[in-house]
Amino acid sequence: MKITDGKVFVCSPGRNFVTLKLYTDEGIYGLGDATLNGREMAVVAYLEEHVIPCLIGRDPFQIEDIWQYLYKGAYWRRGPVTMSAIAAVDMALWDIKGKALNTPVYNLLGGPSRYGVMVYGHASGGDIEEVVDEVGRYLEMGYKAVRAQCGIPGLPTTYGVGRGKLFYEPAEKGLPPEHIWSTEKYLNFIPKLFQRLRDVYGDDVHLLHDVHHRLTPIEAARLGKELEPYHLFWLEDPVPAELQESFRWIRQHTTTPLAVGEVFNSIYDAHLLITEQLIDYLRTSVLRGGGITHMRKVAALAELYHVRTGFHGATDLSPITMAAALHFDLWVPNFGIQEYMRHTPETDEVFPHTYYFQDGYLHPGDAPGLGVDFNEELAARYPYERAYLPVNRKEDGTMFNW
Ligand code: EZ4
Ligand code: CO
Repeated sequence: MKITDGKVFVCSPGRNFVTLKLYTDEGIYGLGDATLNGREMAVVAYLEEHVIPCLIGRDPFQIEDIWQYLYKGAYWRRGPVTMSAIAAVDMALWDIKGKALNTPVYNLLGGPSRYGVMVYGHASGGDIEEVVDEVGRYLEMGYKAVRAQCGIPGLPTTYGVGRGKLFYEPAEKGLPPEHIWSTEKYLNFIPKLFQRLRDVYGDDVHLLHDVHHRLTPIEAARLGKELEPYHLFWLEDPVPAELQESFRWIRQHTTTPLAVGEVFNSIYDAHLLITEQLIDYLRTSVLRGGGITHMRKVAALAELYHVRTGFHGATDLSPITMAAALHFDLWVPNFGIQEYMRHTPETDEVFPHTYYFQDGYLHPGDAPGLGVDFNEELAARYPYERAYLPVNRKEDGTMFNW
C-alpha cells in the first residue's frame, strides 16, 4: 500500500478544527486531528508545506518509521506545532492500518483491558449553589466523576466557568479577551466549594478541580493541603509546568493527587515529573503528545513510576482525537480517567463516530480503525474563524504569567 495524497481541512462547526486526511492507492483513507487552539493555521502550513510532500509514496504500514522520520528528520524537534502535525499523521496511519486489517485500533495496541473508559464531565457555575446543581445534573446523567469550577466572588469572569451548560467553549472569536485574576480571592474561596460539594453529595463521587496553571508552588501546596479533607480525585495544573522541579515543593506538602500535562508535547516535558513520582496523572493526549506512537512510550514510562493516564479531552480536541484517545484508554494498562467535554451536535455531525457514552463510561465502538469519519461537504459550510483563549491580568493590570 502507498500513500498517494494528503489534504488538510479547516472548519468551524461551533469552534475551529484542523483535520488531516491521508489517501492510499487501495482506496482506504485515514483521518488525523491537527487542531491547536488559537494557533490553528500554523499547523496547517506545517502539514501542507513541510510534511505531506514527504509522505507521498510511503508505505502507511510503516507507522514507527514515519514517526521517527518526521520527528528526527526535521532537525527542529518538539514544540506544539510540530508535535500536533506529527500526531495528526500518526492518528491517520493507525486509522488506515485498522481499516486495512479490519480491526479497531485498540486491538492493534494489545486489546481491551477494561469494559469501558471512565470519564469526567465539566460542572461549573457562577456561585457555589449553581455548581452544586450542575454536579447533580452530571450525576443524574450517570457520570462517576465530575470536575467542578466556580466563579470567584469579586472577579468578573473565571476561566473554566462555562457560558453554556452542557456545551461550552473556552476560545472566543476575534482577538483574545482579557480576564482579571486574583490569587488571594481564588485561594480563600475554593476550599469552601469542595466542602459544600462533599456535604451535599457524600464521599463516593470522584471530584476534580483544574487550577489552569495559576499558582506558584507554595500557593499550590497550600491549596492541596486545604483540599485534603475533601479527597479530590485530582488537582490539575496547579502551576505552569515548564519547570518540572517545581512540583517537588507541592509534593512535599500535600497528599492531594496531582494531574498535569495537557500542554506537554513530548516525554521530555514529563520525564522528571514521572521518574521522581511527583505527579499521579499525566494529561497529555494523543494530539498534543505526537500521536499514539509516542504516547505509548510515555505511558510505559509512567507505568513504571505509578503514574496513570488522564488524557485531555476538551472541545478543542476533535472527535478524531477523542476516538484515538478512547482506543488508547481501553487498552493502556495504567489508565486513570479520561476528560469528556461534549462537542456540540454541529461538531458531531461533521465528525460522525462510533464512540458512545453509557453509565459514566465511554466506549470507542468496534468499527475498524478509529471509528470516526469526516463529512467534507458539511464541514465546508463552517469556514474558519480566528479565535483565541483569554489572556489574564492581575487586578492592577499586570500581565499574569500562566
Ligand atoms: O484550557 O482545552 O482541562 N481542560 C482544560 C481546557 C483547556 C483548553 C485549552 O485549549 O484546561 O479547557
Ligand atoms: Co486543564
